[in-house]
Amino acid sequence: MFWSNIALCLVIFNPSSNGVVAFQPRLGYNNNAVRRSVQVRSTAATTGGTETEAAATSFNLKEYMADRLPAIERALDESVLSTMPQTSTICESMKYSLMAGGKRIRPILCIAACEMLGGSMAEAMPTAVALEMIHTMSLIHDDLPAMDNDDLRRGKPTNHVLYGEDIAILAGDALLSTAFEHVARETPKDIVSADTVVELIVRLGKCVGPVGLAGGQVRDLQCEGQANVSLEDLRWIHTHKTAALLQAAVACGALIGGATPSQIQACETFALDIGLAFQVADDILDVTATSEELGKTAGKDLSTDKTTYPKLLGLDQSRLEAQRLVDEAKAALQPFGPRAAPLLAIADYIIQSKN
Ligand code: GRG
Repeated sequence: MFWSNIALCLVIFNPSSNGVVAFQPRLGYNNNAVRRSVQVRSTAATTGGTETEAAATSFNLKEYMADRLPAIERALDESVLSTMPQTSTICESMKYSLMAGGKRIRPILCIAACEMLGGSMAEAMPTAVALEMIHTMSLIHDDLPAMDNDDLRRGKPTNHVLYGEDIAILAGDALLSTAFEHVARETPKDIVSADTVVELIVRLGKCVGPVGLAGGQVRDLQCEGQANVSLEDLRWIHTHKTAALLQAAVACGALIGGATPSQIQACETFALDIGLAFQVADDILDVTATSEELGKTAGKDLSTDKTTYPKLLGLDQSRLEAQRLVDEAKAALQPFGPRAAPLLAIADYIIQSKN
């Protein structure tokens, strides 16, 4: 079962880290601000392999997540507030899905990337919240009768089942627009420059549009029931429908942390690969897990005649493909050394827990 809830996530990880590698973040970057020093817990350079691999292998992801998830949950909870009686229904509907117990992978990726570059969780939090709002919007819309028509999400009734289609559509729209408002309003202006905030908004906007979630979803719908969907088609769909938001999460986090263009590129390569691995693993789970384990309807891909990785490659080959993508992703972060440990551990976990 893949990160079905935070509690499960916290018990699965093997608490093995004991070393602490401290590093000083670069000062100034693009933001001319003094950054706090950041500690990455790892046991880098233990036995064999590269320093990066050693750090990832022994990294305590359970502890890393436990340190950050409460702040993420709090920030999400505070991000939607009804300020007048007229907004109580829309805010309740937005909050219902936002707080319905997702794994918070996108916020964590954003924060981990920011910290890898020497930034802090506080700087990245408004973007982390926005990413989860965008993701939640896409889930609400994906579940609608006009799309995947699902009545179960994160183990709970979908938004439209509870609030009706009209409100669900509007809750998604409101989450999407609030995401952009939140980044612009809440990103600490004394630390993150206005130019960086504009760049964050550009990246977030791009990953939702025609070369992001919406475009990927359209191609997915067009390919449903088609006989000749190729591996290349499938890759395009998932690169846009799933990986683009993960790409934005990691790239935005790195950008806030003060990454150079080549560092951002390395982060994007990493994120696109784990985004695809994530989807391959998701396809595998759709045929191997139960609805209870998934928190959503299992076997949906078969019943809607979707082309999936298991359908094109078979289960064993799909598992190998997921591992190949994760290996490729991890290689992209070699230049960051032990500081990449949290991101590498997340990459591993994405497929370990699904296989
Ligand atoms: C309305 C502009 C606009 C875009 C939406 C509906 C849609 C277009 C896109 C669908 C995107 C989608 C649902 C992709 C699937 C991604 C995926 C694997 C989701 C599951 O993510 P997890 O496992 O879920 O992180 P939790 O519940 O843990 O957050």
